[in-house]
Amino acid sequence: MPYSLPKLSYSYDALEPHIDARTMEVHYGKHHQTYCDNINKALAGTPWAEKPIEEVVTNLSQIPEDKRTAVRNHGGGYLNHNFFWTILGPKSKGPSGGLLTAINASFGSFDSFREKFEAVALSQFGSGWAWLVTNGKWTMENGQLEVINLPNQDSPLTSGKTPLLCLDVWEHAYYLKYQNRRAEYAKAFWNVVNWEEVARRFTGA
Ligand code: MN3
Repeated sequence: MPYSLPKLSYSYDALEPHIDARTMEVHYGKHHQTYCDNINKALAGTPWAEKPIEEVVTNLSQIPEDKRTAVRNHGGGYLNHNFFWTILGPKSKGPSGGLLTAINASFGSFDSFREKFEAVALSQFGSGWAWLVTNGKWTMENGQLEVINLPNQDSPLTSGKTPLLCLDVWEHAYYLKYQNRRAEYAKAFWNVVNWEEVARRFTGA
């Protein structure tokens, strides 16, 4: 079964004014679709085509060498966007419960976490993503949430980290509305984070 785009649980204009409808339409309909088409092409006729994309990207080093770059770029692009759409949503309420406890324990406060996340989003030179990740199951005694950036379409899964939240900082994600103002886009992002979904991933980590 070739991969296909997951259905969005909200309309293109649901994240306005923070992420505009035209950007959503092009980002999902064109950019994401292209990653999807290209990973299908790259894996066609191989046993990997039958596996979940998470498993493929986690095991990048086992992919035949002539396909590895295509899988890293397009498989990563397909997977990262699948993930991104789920952690976005209208009417963001902020984190609570165990997730908020972990954020406070790891970063000092929610505000300090946001500052660090925005800083890694800004310091990613060129295209890439900002991520909130965990290394295995988080506990008060053992575990730290981390904010990192990764270039291009690299996935935290490839280096054994579990993604909880991400922000696409490729220019295609914000240029129509924000032009070169990535910092403004990164700040606006907090208005459209689906923290219930982040918490669900945190609990499952
Ligand atoms: Mn993108």
